[in-house]
Amino acid sequence: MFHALKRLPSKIGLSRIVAVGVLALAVGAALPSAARAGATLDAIKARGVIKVGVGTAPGFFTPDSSGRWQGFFVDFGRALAIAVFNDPDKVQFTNSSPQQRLPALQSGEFDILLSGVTQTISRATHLGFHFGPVIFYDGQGLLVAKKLGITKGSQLDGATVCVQTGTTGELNIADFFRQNKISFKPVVIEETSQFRDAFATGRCDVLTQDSSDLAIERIQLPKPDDYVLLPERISKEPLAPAIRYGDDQWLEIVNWVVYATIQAEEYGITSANVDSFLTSDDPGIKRFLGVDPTLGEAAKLDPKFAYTIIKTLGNYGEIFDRNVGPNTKVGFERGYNRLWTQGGLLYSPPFR
Ligand SMILES: N[C@@H](CCC(=O)N[C@@H](CS)C(=O)NCC(=O)O)C(=O)O
Repeated sequence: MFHALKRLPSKIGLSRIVAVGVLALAVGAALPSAARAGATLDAIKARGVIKVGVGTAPGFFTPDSSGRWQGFFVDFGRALAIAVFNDPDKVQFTNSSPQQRLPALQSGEFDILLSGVTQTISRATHLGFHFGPVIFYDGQGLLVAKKLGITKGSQLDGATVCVQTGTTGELNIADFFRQNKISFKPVVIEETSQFRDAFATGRCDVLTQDSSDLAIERIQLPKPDDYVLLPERISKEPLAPAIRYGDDQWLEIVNWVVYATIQAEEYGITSANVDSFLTSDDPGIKRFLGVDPTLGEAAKLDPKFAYTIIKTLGNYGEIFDRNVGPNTKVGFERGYNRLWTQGGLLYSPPFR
């Protein structure tokens, strides 16, 4: 068995490997400036801080009164800083608009976007980005004034719709009206600061965006009760961390940092009880928390990275609840963002 694995490739095998290599090079050349594996982590370590592009929305990403960024997506940036530097503050958050953020990531201005970016095939293959695990399952919604008496999107024939430039919302809304064989007039807005205002001042009948974002926009309108977020979702918006194409090492760090928060919730490990798990006899928990250091060493991370993330920020459920959960101003239910064991879509591959 071992002997067979070490055998030199046969002539046919060799030419096939060469062909695959040539194909890989051709595909690589066709993709926009792929990063070398390891380049991102090297740059981060040399600089001493992770640079993260974020949006602005209370609960998701917002600076507090002292200028310190808070929020659901922000906490994943802090988790990365713990994994790389053992310090949740070695991360710098910068707001970037939906139109500018992907080019800014591509040009190296950011190491990662944690800004509600939807994972799509064209962003992955045409634009050249990798996506980490989905951290928030969302869908595009429609926000309308109650006085219109609308209950579903198909009643919106002829409506004026505000949509933000550079978002998946532009194509989704066009597809939605075409599918329903009705017409609409898009009002395309680039500046995030003008998005809600355009709707509030009557420039459009409908505001469309990721429904989580619309729920947050609604409570910031002068009279939130005058508006309703329609229950239907016109698209799938799996929001995931985005990084430059080609840096597999950085991708794996992002992947396993996110999975650590999910795995902790699967184990029932929280910021409050994590220390009691350090003496667990379960070999899986020993590996996960770094009591057995093999996994962290292999990943070139502090073997206790998962422990420190959970101790400092909590598991996925705690991060969700603290920032956007039912008891916050934003008040989201977990919905699809529950664990797979509770009817949701969150699932961590094994830490082994
Ligand atoms: N998920 C969509 C929309 C992303 C989006 O625009 N998200 C909101 C926040 S959740 C945003 O970034 N707004 C602009 C900002 O905050 O600066 C996409 O990937 O195109």
